[in-house]
Order: sequence, then C-alpha cells, then structure tokens
Amino acid sequence: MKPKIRPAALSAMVLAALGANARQRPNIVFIMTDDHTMQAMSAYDTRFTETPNLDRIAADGVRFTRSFVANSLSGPSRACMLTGKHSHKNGFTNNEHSVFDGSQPTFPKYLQKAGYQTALIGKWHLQSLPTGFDHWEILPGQGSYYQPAFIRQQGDTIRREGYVTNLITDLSLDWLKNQRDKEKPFCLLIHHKAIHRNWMADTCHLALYEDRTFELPANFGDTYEGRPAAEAAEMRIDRDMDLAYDLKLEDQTDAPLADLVPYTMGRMNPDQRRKWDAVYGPIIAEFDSLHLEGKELAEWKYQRYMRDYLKTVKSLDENVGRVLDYLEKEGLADNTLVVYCSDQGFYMGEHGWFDKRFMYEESLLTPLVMKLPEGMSRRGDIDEMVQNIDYAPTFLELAGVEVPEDMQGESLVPLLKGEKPENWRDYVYYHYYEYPAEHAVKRHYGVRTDRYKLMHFYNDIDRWELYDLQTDPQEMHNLYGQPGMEEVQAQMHRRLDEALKRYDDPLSE
Ligand SMILES: [Ca+2]
Repeated sequence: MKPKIRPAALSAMVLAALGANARQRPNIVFIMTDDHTMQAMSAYDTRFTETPNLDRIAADGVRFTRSFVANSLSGPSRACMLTGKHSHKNGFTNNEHSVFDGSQPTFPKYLQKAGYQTALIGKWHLQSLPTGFDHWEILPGQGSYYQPAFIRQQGDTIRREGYVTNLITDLSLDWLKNQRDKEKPFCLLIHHKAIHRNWMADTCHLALYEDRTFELPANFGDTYEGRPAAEAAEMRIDRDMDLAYDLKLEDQTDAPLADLVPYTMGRMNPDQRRKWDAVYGPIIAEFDSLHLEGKELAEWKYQRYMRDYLKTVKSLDENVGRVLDYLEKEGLADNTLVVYCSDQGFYMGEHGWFDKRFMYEESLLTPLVMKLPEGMSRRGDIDEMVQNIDYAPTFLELAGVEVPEDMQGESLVPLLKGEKPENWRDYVYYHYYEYPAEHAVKRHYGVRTDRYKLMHFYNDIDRWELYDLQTDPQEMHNLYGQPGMEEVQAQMHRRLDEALKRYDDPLSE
C-alpha cells in the first residue's frame, strides 16, 4: 500500500528540501581577464604594480603558485575551462579557424541542470554564441575598450557608452542585484576584455606610472641561441611592437599596423579624446624630438608598453574590488567561491617579447586566486600543479554534481579543503596549434614536471627543447641532446608519451 501523503504536504516538503539545498550550495563568481600575467599582480610579484583588490581574494583565500594553462591563447584556453578538456577533445584548437561546438557539455550546462542560475558577461571569443547560460551579454570577438559593442541574448548588438571594464562590471552587478532569481544558487562569469592588446587605459588612469621607470628583465636582450622557434617568433618589443597601434603614437602613420588605429582610438567620444590627448600629446611630441634608434628605441618602447599595460590593470583591479564589496555588503561573500584568473600569462619584456603562446613559463603560467566558501578551510599558498582544465570539475564538485568521466581535469576541491591528495599529478601537458598565424609561434606540445620541461616544435620544424627550471628558470639554455642530460631526457620522453596517451592526443597514435 502506498503511503498516504497529502499533495500540499508533499510539495511543502519538496520545497523545504530544495530551499535548504539551495541555501547550502555555494555560489560561484568566476572572474577572468585576458592576458593578465603574474608579473603584474602584486599577490605574485611586487616589482611593478599594486593590485590590492585582486590581492584581497588571495589574502582571504588561496593563491595557486603553479597554475598553468593547456594552450596559451584566448579562445582555446576558454574552451579548456568550459569543458574541462584539452583542445584536441573540445575541438577549439586555435582562434583563426576554430568554432566552438556549443552542443557539447560544459560546466555551465551541468550547473544549470543541477538548479544553478548561470550568467556570462563580457568576453567570450569562441565564434559561436554562448550555450548553457540563463543570461548572457558578450563582446563581439576581442571587443573594444571605448564605447564597446555588446551582443545581447535577444539577438541584437548595441553600443554602450563608456569604458569596457566599467561596463562589464556594471552589467554584472546589475544582474546580481536586479535580474537573477534570488532563490537559486548562481554561477556568474565576469570575463573581461582587459588587459588585451592594445592596452588602452580608462581616462581616469591615463596619467598613472608616467613618472615610473621599470627595470628591464635580465633576458630582455635574448638572442635565442639554440632555440630556432623562439628566434622565428614575431613578438619582439624592439621589432614587432607597433608604434602607432600598440603604443598609440598616432602620427606614426607608416607603422605596419597604423591602419588599425581608427578602430581603437577612433571610438572615443570628445571628452575622452580630450583627456587622452592631454596625456599622449606630449608623449608623441617627446618621441618625435628624440629620434631614437636601436637599444634606446627598444627600451623606450618597453617603458611605454609597461605603463600602458599597468594602467589598464589598475582599472581592472578597482572593478574587481566593486564586485567583492557588493558580495560582502549583500552577505553573499560567505557562501560564494570567487575565482580570479587570466586566460594565460604574458611576456613583460622577458626574452625581449610581448604576447604569449609559448610553453615557456611566463605564458604557461596564469594567475589563479580563490576566495573560498564556508566549510573550506585552506588558506595561503597551494603549490600543487594545477591547470585550467581543472576549473570545470572543481565547480561541479563544489555544486554537488558528479564529475563526468570524460572531463580530463582534476577537481581542486580536495586541495581547497586542505587535504594533501596522494598521487596528485606530477606533470602538466600542453599543446599549442595556431600556426601559421600572427606572431609566428610554431606548433608545439610538451610536458612540464616539478623541475624539467620538454617541448617539441613541429609542423614546418622538428626541434626539441629541454629545460632545467631549477638551474635555468628563464629558459635560456636548451639542454636537449647535451652531454649529461641523457637520463633526464629519456625520463621526460617517457613522461610525454604517458601524457599523450593519458589525454588521448591524436599525436599518440
Ligand atoms: Ca588572452
């Protein structure tokens, strides 16, 4: 005989259970920026700038000291995060030709199915439109710093007045305050356009750092000996950084990328333009009077690059602070996981470069700090090797959703609870595909262990590189094939073979 429960009582019980559940499950605020590197975040590196708000997240929570990406490029990195899978599995290998297959499972879809409300504001950069979100508003492609266009869920594209980092934050706060269903746990992705090239600051930060001179990295004058793929890359500050487009010297009309200037500077309104000219007018005049060449020109460009980049970071830091303040004020902070990361690291003059793509440390690493919800006791540094394919399984486990077998990342929840898991991964696997393309970084893959890194550049080149990160952290000395390295080299090859098989990369066939 079936137990007799009156329908009204039953629904009250179900609602009570759901309500309790909804209160317990933590919210997720996943803040990501573009091309923000550890060297420019004071929780990691205090040489160049202060990022007090980003550092608040780490101070109240955890800082990952060895946080890596699987493919150091915008779209591919985002696809790895959404799916918890390496590029060859999620299909988005490069920005030039890939289109994200939005019908595949992603963490927002799993969370949505589990009763979370999901939203995405800002940069998306995956060619197809977002799926798995209750609400979204995205920048087309890379987006613009001033008066950016946004594609809205209802299908139209509108141009919003203002500076992109402020606007993405305004829209995110508006969703939190006015649009979400407050009965449900939520997962909000705040994905910024900043600090992507061409590093245009908000008008209130234009004068920052103009009196600062930044120390050059020790390997700024790298000559790429023993590293032909590094030599072939076109991302040198002295040769490839564009005076007009990158450094905003608008009178340099014969610079290679000068024709792009109207698409960036041309978007400013008269008030923004006036403030801009007040700062950059004298800089242009100074440059024209100096007639710099060679080393002096390279170093002048480096200083301009550093200043513009760091000004753009400042606005980002302040806007992240607004979100943290809101969560605290509304009593949401205690039960919310706040994640801050970038889609990859970036070169700040190391090897003479800007940009990313390579498996060398500066762009293989990415900042990752988290403020933890109630019940997670870990604080301080987490030194285990983690990767951006780990975010999806982490969010799922936190939400009480079973992590699907085919996700390749590892949930970070045990680390966040303060456990010391045995058998944590002892290498990360990396694979970069976008070649031939801008910046001419050749295709390569490899593994990085605690101490060593093995990389293979392929396609129109066949070269191996091996580094001892303990004795050569700047990766200047390729030890591949060097006497005395036989054992390490053989060991690293075994590791790489194991990684290719483990992650089922077609290269393993
Ligand atoms: Ca990026």
